[in-house]
Amino acid sequence: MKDKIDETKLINLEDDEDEDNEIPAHIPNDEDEEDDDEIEIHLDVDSAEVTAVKGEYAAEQIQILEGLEAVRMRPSMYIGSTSERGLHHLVYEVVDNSIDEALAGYCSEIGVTIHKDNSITVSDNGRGIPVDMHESGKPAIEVVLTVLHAGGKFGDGGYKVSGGLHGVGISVVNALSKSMSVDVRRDGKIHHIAFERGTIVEPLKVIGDSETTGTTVTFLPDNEIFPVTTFSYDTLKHRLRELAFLNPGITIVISDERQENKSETFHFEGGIRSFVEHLNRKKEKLNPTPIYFNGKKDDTLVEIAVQYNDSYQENVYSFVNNINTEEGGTHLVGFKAALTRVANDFAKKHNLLKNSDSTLAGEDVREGLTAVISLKVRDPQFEGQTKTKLGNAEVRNIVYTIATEGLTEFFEENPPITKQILEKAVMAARAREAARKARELTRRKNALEVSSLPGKLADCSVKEPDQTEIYIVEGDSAGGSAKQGRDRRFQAILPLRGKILNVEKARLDKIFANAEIRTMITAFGTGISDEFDLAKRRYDKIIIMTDADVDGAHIRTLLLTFFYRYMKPLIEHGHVYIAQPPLYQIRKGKNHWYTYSDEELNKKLDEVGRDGITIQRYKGLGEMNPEQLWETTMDPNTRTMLRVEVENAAEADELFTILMGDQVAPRRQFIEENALLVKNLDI
Ligand code: 0RA
Repeated sequence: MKDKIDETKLINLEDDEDEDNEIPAHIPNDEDEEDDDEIEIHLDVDSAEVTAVKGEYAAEQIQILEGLEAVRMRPSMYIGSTSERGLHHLVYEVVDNSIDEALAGYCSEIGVTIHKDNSITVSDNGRGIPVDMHESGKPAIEVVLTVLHAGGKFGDGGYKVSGGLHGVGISVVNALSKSMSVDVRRDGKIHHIAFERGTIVEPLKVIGDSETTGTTVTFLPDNEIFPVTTFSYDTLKHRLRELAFLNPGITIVISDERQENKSETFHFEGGIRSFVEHLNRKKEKLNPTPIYFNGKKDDTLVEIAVQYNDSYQENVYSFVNNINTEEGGTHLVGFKAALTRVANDFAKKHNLLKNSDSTLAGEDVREGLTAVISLKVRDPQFEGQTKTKLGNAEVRNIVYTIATEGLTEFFEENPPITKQILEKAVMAARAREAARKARELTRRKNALEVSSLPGKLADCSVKEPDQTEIYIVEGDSAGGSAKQGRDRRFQAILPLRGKILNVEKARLDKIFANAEIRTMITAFGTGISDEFDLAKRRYDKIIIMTDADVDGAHIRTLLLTFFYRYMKPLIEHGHVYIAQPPLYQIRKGKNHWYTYSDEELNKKLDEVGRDGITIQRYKGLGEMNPEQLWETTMDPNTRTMLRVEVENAAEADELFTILMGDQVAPRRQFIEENALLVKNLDI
């Protein structure tokens, strides 16, 4: 299919991480491999060490060049991908070195500046990268910047961030930068060194005096490597703020010279307490001050902050050595087990449970929970698909013990708040039980019916889920046009009547009772929540098609809220799309064109001239006949769609809380701040 997938961000919509399709900037030709007969280069990918196996001179020069050349040939192996995510990773890689310097106790301030040309400067007031002679006969700084993994060899152990997730070191950033220059303030002098694409162009020299110490790294990502070299302020800001929460006491300043006076400073003495307060800042809290405790066993440091809000969502974020362990792991298992255990003990002791709800399940106790768990682990084992799952077995019990103690102490000392928290959990348990009964009822009914698919669904004839798509269409009349206009072989249409339930304000039992939602669950075939199974999906693309007006935007948000809260993997795996119907039709003589924005309209008018034209502004899908709808919005060869992707769970949660939650003030503020974005909507 030839969809133009518009990667415009919706909810921090992020571009696809298509690692398999990564094309290295330089595909080596056979002729490029000089001396192939004489020296056999053995490249051990994991340690990224290059050893000359055969031949006389395993010149170090060759080792170094091969090292960085390997990075340029396969950048994804070192930084995950060369997408925007990989681009931003370059900044994190440099900042991590400064954070390590801070964790070692030598650095208190880090500055990150995006320059006009999208080069980046990271500056810190640490000790400065060592500039003395290394045993190789080169200055240590040159080795740090040109040898893979060299950085760690100079440092002094500790809980290094760099060396963590990708942790490949600053030399990788050097290899992938068109230019990089480093100034080190150390021993009363300013030392300067510069590179282009990893090759030294200005050897180390003293360029002045300095009374302070620190390192300033400036680099320009190589546009031969990265298809997009524009940095997102918000993306960088998010991670830098997170680092400031996780490392209390450090001051991190982010500045953007592309926008006038754009600069923010992050400094949180409260650490992860402040983090949890920040995550909950737009929600109604049950415990006004976060529960906080910490502990240490052997070389493992554990810190936990917990605050309940009145929503039905669970937001637990865990970090190990500052790395977001998105896939969880042993630390999370330990924390959850402790919370479930302590809550049940307290509930039993204070007779909060009736016979019918004999125990609280983990998910009941986590309803409305916001928590941040931050660990420092000496030798972390990262597993899982994205290497963000902590595997160290011993950590489970360490966290379990520390969390049990911390939570028990808080519960015993704060009975009124604890009772409030647990009453909410009891309600969640009852709703879960009611939902289970409702679900069983639907299942039994489905088994008895001849066809269990909803009557409103106009299904497609192809049955292979990889080739099919379903349009969720607002209203019966647009649904009618879509049914007539579609290619019925692979396109299914599901018209929705009116507005679906706001799942942000409802528990599972009510959600199961809602007809529109039940219809979608049956049509998609995947189930929801814990039972969600992507493999059972009946369609590859789920396409939301609503009018370009306020009601349409509202229905779209309700649908996205439902998908995000109950069918998240659909979004995570890129199966959810938003159709882009045109806003205007321009006619001139026998010709006609469609445009999808005011900007595009004006461009087209400039192109075809403004004489003798008629412009139709579409108010809704219903104004298009089936052929027009097909041509403009549904034909894979011509349509444009937005793929919905969530870059950041915390921000998506916040967005849905703002848009769909109880508090009016944040919603008004959001709409005011984003008024520009909705100017195309027909208000
Ligand atoms: C190696 C050893 C030492 C410091 C650093 C590297 C270092 C690297 C970076 C990168 C950005 N900022 C940095 N700050 C320090 C220790 C030096 C010593 O022992 O004095």
